Amino acid sequence: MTIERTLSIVKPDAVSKNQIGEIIHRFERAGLKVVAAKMLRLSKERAEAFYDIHKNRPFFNDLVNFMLTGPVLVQVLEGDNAIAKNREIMGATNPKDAAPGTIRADLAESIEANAVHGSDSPENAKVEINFFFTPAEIYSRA
Ligand code: IDP
Ligand code: MG
Repeated sequence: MTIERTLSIVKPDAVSKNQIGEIIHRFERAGLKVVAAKMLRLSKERAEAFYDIHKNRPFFNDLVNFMLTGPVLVQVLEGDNAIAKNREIMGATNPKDAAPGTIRADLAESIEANAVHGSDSPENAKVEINFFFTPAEIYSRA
């Protein structure tokens, strides 16, 4: 067992379609626990900082603007192998490539408006969790 924590974001498209519960239910069914959560609206500066690793990609400006279109739900998921497990439940970035039964295959509209974000490595999970949460806001249930 490797208990990990990962950052998950329910993106503006899924929030606006009232799919928060549907998405969290999938994480919980897979054994992941929500140990921190809040809803917020990103500022342009915060969205640019969060996606800094993509700043040279052609889709950067569109991605930042999309993340500003409405509130998001940010959460920390905890559980065995949480980083890879979350990515598996999310599915591939482009919903057209996502495996059947994944969040993105079932709920996402496009490669940009793709319902969820999930950390892709232990290093990034740590940075991304610290970006949104203080240690006192995380309620470990490991
Ligand atoms: P990931 O979310 O599956 O980890 P990344 O490659 O890290 O995918 O890209 C971050 C986000 O940028 C994606 O979730 C998606 O919203 C957006 N994105 C990625 N590739 C494209 C693209 O080719 N066109 C438009 N948006 C994209
Ligand atoms: Mg990514």
